[in-house]
Amino acid sequence: MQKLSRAFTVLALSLFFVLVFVVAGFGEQNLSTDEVEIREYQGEKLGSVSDFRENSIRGVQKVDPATYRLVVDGLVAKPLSFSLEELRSFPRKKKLVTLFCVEGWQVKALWEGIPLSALFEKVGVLPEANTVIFYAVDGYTTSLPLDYILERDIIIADKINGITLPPAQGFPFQLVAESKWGYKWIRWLERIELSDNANYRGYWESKGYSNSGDLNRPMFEQ
Ligand SMILES: Nc1nc2c(c(=O)[nH]1)N[C@H]1C(S)=C(S)[C@@H](COP(=O)(O)O)O[C@H]1N2
Ligand SMILES: [Mo]
Repeated sequence: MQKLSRAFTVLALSLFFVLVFVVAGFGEQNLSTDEVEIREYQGEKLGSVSDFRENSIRGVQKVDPATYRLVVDGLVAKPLSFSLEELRSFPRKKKLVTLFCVEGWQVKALWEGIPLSALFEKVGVLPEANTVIFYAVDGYTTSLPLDYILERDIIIADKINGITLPPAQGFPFQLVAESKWGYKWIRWLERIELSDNANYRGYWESKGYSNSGDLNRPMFEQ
């Protein structure tokens, strides 16, 4: 009788764990399948996340959303860092922009995220700042003039074509550096530094690519 009840307990426990795994599995599947990429916006055909070529300096980075923080520091009144939860309450903006890589491919997409100006307001940019340096979790860096960012109302995107940025596209954030070459579009962004070093050169810029990164100018420094 005792043996029977022990066998029953073991069976019940196993069933319970199988159930837990099935439910957990479903949960995970839902995360990736219930978001559907839009392929057209205001009458314009969009590219797809599957059109991007993987060319990252250290491969695709996996960022843990639970521990992620976005740091904004440097020439600011009050350096701050933000969790993904905190970033959810920021203003949002959508932009239809094409990313051009110097390798010769391009993808037009609908980007959605937070204007950098909203982050800057929180930290209070000091008057000496003229440059913004961006740092990513893979050690990649790039920079842009502060004026360009404010004039164009540049955003950091956490969504592409209506879906959460996939890890390969830079989850949780990719800079949408419109009118600049792809190497300015830093992915897996984790730190934004306000600086007065207009000559700062990021990863590709220090290897000879133009520091302005302007699409309508030569891609190599003359
Ligand atoms: N952190 C990081 N960001 C990066 C890169 C990289 O290697 N690491 N490559 C850049 C280059 S050269 C291009 S063209 C774009 C490509 O972005 P995508 O994969 O979203 O198209 O990412 C840019 N951002
Ligand atoms: Mo690129």
